[in-house]
Amino acid sequence: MFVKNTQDKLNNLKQKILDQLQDAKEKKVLRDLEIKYLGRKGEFTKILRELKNLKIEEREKIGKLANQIKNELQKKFKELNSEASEFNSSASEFTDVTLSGEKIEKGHLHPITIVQNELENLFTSMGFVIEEGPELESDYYNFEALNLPKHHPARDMQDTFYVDTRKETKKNGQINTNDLVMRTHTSPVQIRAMQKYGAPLKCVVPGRVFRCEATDACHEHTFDQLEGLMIDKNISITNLIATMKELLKGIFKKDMEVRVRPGYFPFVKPGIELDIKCTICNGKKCPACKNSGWLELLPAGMVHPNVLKYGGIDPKKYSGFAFGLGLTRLAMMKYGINDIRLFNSGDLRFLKQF
Ligand code: FA5
Repeated sequence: MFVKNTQDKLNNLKQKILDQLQDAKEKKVLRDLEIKYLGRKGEFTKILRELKNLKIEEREKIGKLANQIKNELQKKFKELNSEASEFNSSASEFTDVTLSGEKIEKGHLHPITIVQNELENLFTSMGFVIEEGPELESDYYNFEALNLPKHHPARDMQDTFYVDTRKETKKNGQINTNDLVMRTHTSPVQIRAMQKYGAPLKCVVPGRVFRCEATDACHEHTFDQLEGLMIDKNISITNLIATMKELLKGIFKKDMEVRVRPGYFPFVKPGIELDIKCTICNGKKCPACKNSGWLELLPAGMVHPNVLKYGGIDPKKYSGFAFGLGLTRLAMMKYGINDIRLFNSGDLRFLKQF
């Protein structure tokens, strides 16, 4: 008896819906009807909920009929929907599509991205390829393969955040721990690029780096660098200086006052540091240049033979230069920003100026 009742209820409801659909010509009306009858709280669903009171075989029978009716109705709704008009004929619900919409605020590039794009264009025009590397790097690539073995005192110059996985692996005959570090510089990509491309090679590597460091007007714990690497036969320091000059001219659109001094990095030999005269105080000394009048911007040098070997390149045949530009500091100097911490501050008053 209960089964018969439910079958009747379902068939009657189907007919009622089909009758109402005859007059439904607009999408909104169709949508409302679909929700009213087939929606989660709709009449059709209510009947289905009563099925739980039936015996299992009865439930199967009614369930089948219910699914069949539901599919038919959904198909009908779909058909009518594709023929129906968007607009309601009643004037009160008329939508004037010619009215201007709400203005969507347009975003723009971050100053670091602007400078990075400019540098990428400059270097690709000189035949360099753009390479990328992981920000979470192995201790091996970040230090060891750059001639900085474990316990080398020069590791102190770049303190970072370690992830200790306590596992040992063998690579190139050497035992390596699987320790991971947030990379302290973009230099590990030198090795990755040498292993990937071999020699000759010209690449630049923009990217974010991390150091465990107290912040001030010219130091951040998270900042950007751009690594440069050129390897070929007979590369000398003259090629390096010429490329650095081209880089600065491309960014500042004029010849910059620079000073070159010796610099120590275990992965280059010899090593140099190129500083530019602080553009914030014009060399008069300010917090942005640590009261020195100069800003350390471009450390560089000739790639150490051990590093070439780690990269799988024969140092007897090839030589190369490398530099590690402080991209964030370059952006500071280009735009006259006196505190490096503004870049990652998320302060829209600052960001909207670019
Ligand atoms: C390095 O990171 C070397 N890998 C660079 C290098 C590459 C040398 C290839 C030779 C050959 P250094 O620690 O000096 O070197 O950092 C490079 C540049 O990053 C600095 O000149 C500076 O401009 C920038 N820099 C360093 N530390 C910070 C910091 N805490 N905040 C902002 N910029 C920084």
